[in-house]
Amino acid sequence: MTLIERSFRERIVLVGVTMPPSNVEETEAHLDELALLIDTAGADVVARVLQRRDAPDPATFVGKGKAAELVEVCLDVDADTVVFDDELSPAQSRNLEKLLGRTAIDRTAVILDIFAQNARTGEGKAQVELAQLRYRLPRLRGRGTQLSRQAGAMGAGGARAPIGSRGPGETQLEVDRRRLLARITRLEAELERLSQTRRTQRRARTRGRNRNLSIVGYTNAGKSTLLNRLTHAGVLVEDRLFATLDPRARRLDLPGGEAVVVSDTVGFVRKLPHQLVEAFRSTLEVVAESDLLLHVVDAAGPDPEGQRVAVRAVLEEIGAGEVPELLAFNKVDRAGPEAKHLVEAHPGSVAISALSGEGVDELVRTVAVRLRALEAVVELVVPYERGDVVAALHREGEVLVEAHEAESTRLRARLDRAAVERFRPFVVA
Ligand SMILES: Nc1nc2c(ncn2[C@@H]2O[C@H](COP(=O)(O)OP(=O)(O)OP(=O)(O)O)[C@@H](O)[C@H]2O)c(=O)[nH]1
Ligand SMILES: [Mg+2]
Repeated sequence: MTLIERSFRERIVLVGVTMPPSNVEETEAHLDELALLIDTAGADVVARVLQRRDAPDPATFVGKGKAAELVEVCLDVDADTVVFDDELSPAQSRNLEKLLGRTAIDRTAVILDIFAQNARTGEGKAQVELAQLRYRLPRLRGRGTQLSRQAGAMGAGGARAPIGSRGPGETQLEVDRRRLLARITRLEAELERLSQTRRTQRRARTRGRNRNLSIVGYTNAGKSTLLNRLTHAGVLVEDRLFATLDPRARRLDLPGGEAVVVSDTVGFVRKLPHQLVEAFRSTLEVVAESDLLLHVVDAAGPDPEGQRVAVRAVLEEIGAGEVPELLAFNKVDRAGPEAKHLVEAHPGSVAISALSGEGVDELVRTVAVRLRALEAVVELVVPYERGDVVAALHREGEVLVEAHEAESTRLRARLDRAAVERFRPFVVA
């Protein structure tokens, strides 16, 4: 089930709309990334159309004039498909397809497509299919026969309904909906069973005193390369987006003698479709239950800080916002002086090259220290105007109690020794 045709390389037109408080540079940067996603999906970007608006047009997302211009551009470059950087409502996408005479999809659809292409294990495939079906369900309306054919291609449960199987008074659309919902229910049940198994396995693995470390980060940041470097896991590494969809866990022996279980995860991206986050919830549970996150940032990439922030947003969404984090700025072999600035801007972070191994010994030592010292509990008083300090405490430690007093926040937090030093001015006990 794919949205982008792969029997030939589709010609794609990108559309980006700048809305306040964003600016054109940011829209361009997002379109650069969308172009990478399109390339990963196996198609070619042949043109870009930009517009500045206060809000999307309810009918066509872009304005009327822009939509007419888009028709012209599509004819000029002989485009097959138009891809919007923002999520289109089902109605917008329908209106646009009518107007353009071409498929109109959004970033979400492209990401779902790549995931579908990259899923390897049964669980990964089921998760992606579930996300796709949930994306597709509200978009069923009004496409009649075409969609009933797509539903037919959907897999086991979706064999085409034989003539006469339609319930009394049911339209084709209702039949499609019912079939799709049945498939969704089946997938949900299957995934729940797999997630139970995973939980049991994880519990068995973490009995004893093993700590859990999850490697998280933007797609293509070098997470799998780092897992391989740390544990010789032999995990697939590729210079393409979303190479890892079926995360692995490996044991790592720390210098102090204790062992830690290190898990790789699927890469995050800006505007990661919520259908995917939902479908991958059980895989991502590992992240929220970790003792420490190893957040890998591509220091040589186009926008390390923007990517770091986007990853933090996804971490919040999956309930891992409170897990202590160690930032590792990766690819320093390529990053130049920028890497040093990043490390300075984020006290406690380290610079590494997962590829050459530079800085990795220090990273492992830092991991050991952070884990060992997770036990130190301190009390802090932070004046209200230092919200940044409270945020940093949540990020770098585990806040156990937080009370609001007249002029300050009183917190009890579990911090490592280095962090205690950094927050020293606020520590009272
Ligand atoms: N120069 C350089 N390249 C690196 C480094 N670490 C990883 N890479 C390259 O970056 C690309 C992506 O690496 P992966 O390890 O697959 O990245 P990932 O974060 O697991 O990516 P996804 O699973 O797709 O989200 C590969 O081409 C790696 O060889 C590094 O330290 N330096
Ligand atoms: Mg990977």
